[in-house]
Amino acid sequence: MAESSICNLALVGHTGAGKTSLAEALLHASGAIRAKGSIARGSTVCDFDPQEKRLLHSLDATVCGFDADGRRVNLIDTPGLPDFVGRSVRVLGAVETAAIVVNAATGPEQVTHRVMADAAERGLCRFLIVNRIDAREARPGAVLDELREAFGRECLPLNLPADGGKRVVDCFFSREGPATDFSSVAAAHESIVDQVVEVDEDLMAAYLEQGAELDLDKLHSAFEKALRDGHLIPVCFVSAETGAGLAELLDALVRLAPTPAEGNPPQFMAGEGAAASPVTVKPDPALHVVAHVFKILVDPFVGKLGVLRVHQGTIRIGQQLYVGSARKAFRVAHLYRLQGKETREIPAAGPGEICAIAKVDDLHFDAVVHDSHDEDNFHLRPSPLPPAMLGLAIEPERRGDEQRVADTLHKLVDEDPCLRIEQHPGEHETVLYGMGELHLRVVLERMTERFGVALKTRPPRIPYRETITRTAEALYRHKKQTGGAGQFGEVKLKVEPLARGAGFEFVDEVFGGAIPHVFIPAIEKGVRQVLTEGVIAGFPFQDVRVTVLDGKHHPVDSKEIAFVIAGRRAFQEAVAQAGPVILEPIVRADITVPVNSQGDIAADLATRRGRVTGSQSLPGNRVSIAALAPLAELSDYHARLKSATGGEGSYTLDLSHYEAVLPRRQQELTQAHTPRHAAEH
Ligand SMILES: Nc1nc2c(ncn2[C@@H]2O[C@H](COP(=O)(O)OP(=O)(O)OP(=O)(O)O)[C@@H](O)[C@H]2O)c(=O)[nH]1
Ligand SMILES: [Mg+2]
Repeated sequence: MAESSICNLALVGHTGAGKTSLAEALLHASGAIRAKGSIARGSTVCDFDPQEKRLLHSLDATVCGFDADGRRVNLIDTPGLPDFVGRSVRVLGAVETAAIVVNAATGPEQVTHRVMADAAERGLCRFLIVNRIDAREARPGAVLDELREAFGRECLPLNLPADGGKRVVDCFFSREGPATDFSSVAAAHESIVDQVVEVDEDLMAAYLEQGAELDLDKLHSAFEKALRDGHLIPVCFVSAETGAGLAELLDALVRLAPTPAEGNPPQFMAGEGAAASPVTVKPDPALHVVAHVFKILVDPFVGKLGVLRVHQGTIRIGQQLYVGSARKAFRVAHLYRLQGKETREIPAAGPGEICAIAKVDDLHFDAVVHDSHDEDNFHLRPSPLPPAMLGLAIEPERRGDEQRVADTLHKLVDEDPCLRIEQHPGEHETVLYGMGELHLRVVLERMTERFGVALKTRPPRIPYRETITRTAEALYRHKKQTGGAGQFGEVKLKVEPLARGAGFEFVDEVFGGAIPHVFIPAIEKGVRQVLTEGVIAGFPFQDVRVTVLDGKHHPVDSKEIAFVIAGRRAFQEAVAQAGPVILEPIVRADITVPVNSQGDIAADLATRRGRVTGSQSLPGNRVSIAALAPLAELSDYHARLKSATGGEGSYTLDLSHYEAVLPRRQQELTQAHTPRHAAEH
């Protein structure tokens, strides 16, 4: 189908607003599906995943579509749970239009605000869809006021509920109409036409002359401009449940939602980092192919499926394409159009199309696929994704599963840009970070159900460290005589504290061959063993200089192992006299919250040995607070911030420096430690 007839819509908005139900209702109303499925029965096109059916929520973006009145409408249903907002935000680069679905009972909610802002930032055309107008608690008139209050007077109704939400009356295509539940059709019509003509001076002049007689067809291009400029955000009322307003919504989308050429152009950049500059791609089927992967699906049976939006050119079966700057091309063996979980082979996909390519290993989220090296360094400007901050240390339940777990995690991180894995070698642990408890639970369940790997989890350890506070010396003689050859090595060394963050230094000042050179590395080896296992509480040692001062050897009994042991013991004894302390990580926290929680957040930090170091106001009545606090005091911060802000807060942490723990804590940690005795000969 020609690109001039395509319309790409992302259904976004807070959980429970009815996005999946609305996709189902639109597919049904347009004749794309014969029976209308339901969330409760788990029979919708978009929530096909067993986990989605069990939880009664969408967990990932799903593509479906229908044809109506000569137009191809591609819908991307997205999850509205706050933990999954990253999976919603990332599809915005694939569409011209964001259809923000709002619950007629609750009005705008947390995710509504987030996606409205993200869609505006991307320059998308926005439609607000107030759904569930049939519900007993629905209050569509009040919700319209709240939307205008939150998002501006550009939010104007295209239609209005009537008969208490039993039906909907158009107020854009018709100038007059029957009584509605609030406002008159004539007044609503005039408001929206007034708003549209403001973007076009000639039209404005004609309108002032002809008044209400202006031909609506003449308004089309001004309407599209108003949408593109964010000067108009049409509001539609609907019930996915009863079908009230569905025909009107379908009609409005088909007649008014922009084609790829009518929307703002996608924000492609050429080059890396700061040197990148904007480039134009056009929805022209004859130009080079430029397509962007906005979703990766990994299925243990089907393999990897990359879902892409074609922005320029035409992808054809058999064609050679490149992924990013790869030299080697891959051949398009199969090209699919998606309808939920169903795939249908298509011969080609032109600009504006959303399609899928299977079994290409190099495809990854955010990859740009193209057919000429001219576009090697093209990227789509990324949407900032919320940071994943809730960590769980994981290990396989079965020994020997380590490699499988690593491979599966790698696949899941490929699918989900809001998932992050960190290796903490000092703590011997792998930590999986996600957006919240539900996110991590869903990911862990998926690992077990889809990939058959079971994991044990626990909170991540605090990366404590050990160091010393003063200089000390020690001498250790290792001597062993058991029957045959003996062992002999004597080491005298000095330990000195170094500046925080300096790490470890090893100096050889042995004079006159008291210890032969060949044995110096053995001493260092002994010292390094202690560095990793700690001295007083089992934490890695840092910020120390070890100087070997003197020693003795024996011409027959001195061998490597003797000096490893002597080095070890001498170091341990010197540390014991050098005022050893345990260090704890102090992190910089960057906390973003609504302005009215600022005081609570600062007070809470103060009770956790933290302090605010600065703050900055942000648009939308939000504030970013910079603070320093011990990491150990923030292990439950995710949950605390959520309850203090009603889920409106977010934060990032990064290591600032290490400081000595309080003496009481040092005592607890030291007592809890059972020293590991290395085997000695
Ligand atoms: N009364 C009424 N209920 C609706 C309507 N639309 C959806 N629902 C119900 O609301 C619940 C949530 O609907 P969904 O379609 O799953 O909502 P969603 O926005 O996709 O939610 P997430 O996938 O969690 O983001 C389901 O029980 C639906 O049956 C409606 O128009 N009227
Ligand atoms: Mg849903």
